[in-house]
Amino acid sequence: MEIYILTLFPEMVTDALSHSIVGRAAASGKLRIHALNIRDYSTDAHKKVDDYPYGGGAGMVMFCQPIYDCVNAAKEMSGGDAPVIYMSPQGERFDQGIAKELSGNQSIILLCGHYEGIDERVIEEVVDRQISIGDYVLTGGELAAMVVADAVARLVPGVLHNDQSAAGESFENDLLEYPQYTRPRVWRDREVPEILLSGDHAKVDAWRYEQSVERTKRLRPDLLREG
Ligand code: 4GY
Repeated sequence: MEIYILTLFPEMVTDALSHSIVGRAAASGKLRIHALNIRDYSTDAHKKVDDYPYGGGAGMVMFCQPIYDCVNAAKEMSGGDAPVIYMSPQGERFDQGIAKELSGNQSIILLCGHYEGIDERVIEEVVDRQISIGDYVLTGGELAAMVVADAVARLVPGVLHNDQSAAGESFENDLLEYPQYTRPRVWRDREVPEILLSGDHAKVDAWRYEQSVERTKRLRPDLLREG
């Protein structure tokens, strides 16, 4: 899979990824992450990318031309039909279902805005979908794009060491994960639940499922009522 991240701060993306498991997976070849600098596509003599907002008001707005040309460059590099996703608080809320859906694409293009945002007309012209990682405002779309890239990348076969890891985890079945324990067996008088030491895999599975259901009811009852 290929993930294109279009940004004014490509080093923010490449630096963060170089320290992550997703970055290591990128090195393994199952995944390629391309950080394109929108400024490189500005035809302005001074490589300007932003201008004052029509109608007045604080801050600057990213203008259409560099974004349009950068998106088209990414589309060409990707071979054509990659969805263009704008990271915005106005988008649909990102969740595991959307991550799974996006992981089915050969390529995706994540567009990151800055300042007061981007000219509405280039959104209308090139953006297929707007995604929000939550109801708060960031200074730019990069952190949101990295959240999406990380959640999507780990679903690509071969990116996680263990293909089971993505199947049994939180949200896969609309349940939170069961608690995990490792050595020592007793720590500060707290014992590992006896059943996990029993070696009876059927009993362990049943206990873990009960724990998942109990946790979900207590911490995220909304998950049990959905779809
Ligand atoms: N929340 N989810 C988010 C965000 C920053 C100004 C438009 C979010 O996805 N993106 O807060 N993005 C803003 C910054 C331009 C995007």
